[in-house]
Amino acid sequence: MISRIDLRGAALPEGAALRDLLPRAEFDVEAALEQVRPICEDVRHRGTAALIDYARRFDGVEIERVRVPAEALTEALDTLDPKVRAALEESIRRARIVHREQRRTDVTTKVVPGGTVTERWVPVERVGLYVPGGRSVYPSSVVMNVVPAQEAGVGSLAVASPPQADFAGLPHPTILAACALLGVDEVYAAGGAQAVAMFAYGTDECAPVALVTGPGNIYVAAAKRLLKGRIGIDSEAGPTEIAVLADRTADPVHVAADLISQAEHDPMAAAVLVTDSEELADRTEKELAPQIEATKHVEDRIVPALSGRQSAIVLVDGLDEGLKVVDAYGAEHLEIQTADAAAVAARVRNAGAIFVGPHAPVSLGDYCAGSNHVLPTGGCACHSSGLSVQSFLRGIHVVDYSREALAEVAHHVVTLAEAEDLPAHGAAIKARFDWTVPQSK
Ligand code: HSO
Ligand code: ZN
Repeated sequence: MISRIDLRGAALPEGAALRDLLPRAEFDVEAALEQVRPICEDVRHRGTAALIDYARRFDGVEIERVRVPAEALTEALDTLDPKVRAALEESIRRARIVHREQRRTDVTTKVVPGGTVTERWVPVERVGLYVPGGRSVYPSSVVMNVVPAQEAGVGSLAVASPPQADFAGLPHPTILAACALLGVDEVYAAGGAQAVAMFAYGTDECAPVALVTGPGNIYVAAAKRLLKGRIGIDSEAGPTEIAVLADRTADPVHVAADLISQAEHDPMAAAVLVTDSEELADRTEKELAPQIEATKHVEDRIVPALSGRQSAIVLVDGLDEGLKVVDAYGAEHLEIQTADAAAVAARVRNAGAIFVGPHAPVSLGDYCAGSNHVLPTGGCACHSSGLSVQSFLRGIHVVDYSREALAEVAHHVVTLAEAEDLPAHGAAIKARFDWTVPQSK
């Protein structure tokens, strides 16, 4: 069911060589670029009419307008299962607790007497949040996108999610209900690359946005890559990943359950167990079959995910080597199931989010830990973070110098301008001192 990679008995290679030994899903965004380019251009030129055509072609549904009417949002909330409503409310409450703490205060630094630089944090004015609606209908992802945007102070927030044939061309009702719970009243029935294009270029119904966030399939990722620059984006989310670093103290029942939990998302999802205990590897592998038998999404997602080349059990000589492996992999989610898990977790350098010890499974983080579940995939954890309040802020440097403070450093500026053969830069300084550059005392 799941392959093994045995890295025991020899020194581990470094960097890219180690990464090449580890499994990873193929997610070739580049290949989808040419497919989404004409779609984005079409939306740019024909706006709503193009979106209506793509709803027919890709979603199999006739719609007359893309904007979801307010009554549909109210109705979705009114008919939401009260248990789901209570769980979503708790998820929102906890996410707000964590994300509120991420707000930044402006910092003014006195560089010299009379010379200050302030870093002023300003929210992005208008944001578009994409919420998938195909195989995955995740109201939890609405929470994870909207809460940080709201806590950052984003003033204008629009959500797009694909129109559903089963729901009269509206996005899925639980998505609408989650929007209503969060106080989001601007929602569009648009999916895929065309939704990203709608946000980027705007239409008669939807004003253009400055930033698009949220997960999606390969076409959404390709449209984000194509339109990046015109709009800001979060990361290009690929298939979900879980890595578990475990020793002999871990419970194989838990490890197997956690691996299966993320394999459940997608046939391309990756589940990787890294352990120095062959016994844990064997027992976890044995645990997989009965647990898979007892769940859903088996043939279409879990089996292909676990048996695919993106998933594996990796055997290492010890925890130090295990840490090297998980750092090289840079998983979206990393569980530490070892003795003294907090100390081991503190040594991890690369992961989207770390789940420490036996009582913090990834599923907790997916819904109700308070942490964000929009996280870097595909090794991007080596250079990027998950969604947070920071994702929706810009830090603007505000430079304020007095004449005296400028005079003190003027000769250095002029020198550097001349060294770069940019005399006009120097002239802009000299003009302020009647063309006689003050020398330092
Ligand atoms: N594990 C997914 C998020 C999710 N799980 C949504 C359940 N619903 C990617 O972090
Ligand atoms: Zn999940």
